[in-house]
Amino acid sequence: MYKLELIQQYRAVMASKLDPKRYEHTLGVSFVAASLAMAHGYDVSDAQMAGLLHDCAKHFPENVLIAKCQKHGIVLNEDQLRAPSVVHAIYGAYLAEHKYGISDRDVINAIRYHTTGRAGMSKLEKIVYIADYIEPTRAAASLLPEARALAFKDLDLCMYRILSDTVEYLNKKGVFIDRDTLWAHDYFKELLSK
Ligand code: DGI
Ligand code: FE
Ligand code: FE
Repeated sequence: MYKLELIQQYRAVMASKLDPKRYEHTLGVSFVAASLAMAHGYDVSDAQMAGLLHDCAKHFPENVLIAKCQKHGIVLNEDQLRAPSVVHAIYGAYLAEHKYGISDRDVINAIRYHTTGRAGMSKLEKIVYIADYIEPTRAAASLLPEARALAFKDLDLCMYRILSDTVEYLNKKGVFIDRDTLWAHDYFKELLSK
């Protein structure tokens, strides 16, 4: 449970750090996460806060993020070094805990896994991952209309659809895919086959 005053305070902090487009995306994720929490029975303010802070480290260049992780003793595995676009989620979770004073593990983990997902994701982790993909300013993916409808009906099926699409997209791009992304994909595939 987070007070409106703290949410408003961190909104102002994000507005000062992120560029206008990223801030608009951040607000979108925060409100869509709140809506998904309403639809699926989760604390609305926790979802709002996780969405608000999910990209709080996105303004740092990748080399700076890697250096900051080293400085704070955050060990990055070889996948994360080969796919550095996932590092803003790792350092963002650190900032949420140590700079913004978030103590709720589920909120911290929702930020930590918002880019890759992971096997055995919690409800809040799924909510933030999906909100990041479907918020109003997102436009490119052909899966979007389907994902937006599915998000309010079935979180697991929605996760699987987004992850399948993402793995295919990353494969086509020829970039390295993090093990958490692959494990998340396989986890939801297995879950839905039951
Ligand atoms: O931070 P956002 O732009 O809102 O979105 P995001 O955090 O979901 O993703 C950031 C980028 O990371 C996006 O371009 C997709 C990419 N990404 C996600 N999983 C992987 C990945 N890139 C690589 N190379 N490997 C992954 O497993
Ligand atoms: Fe992100
Ligand atoms: Fe994002």
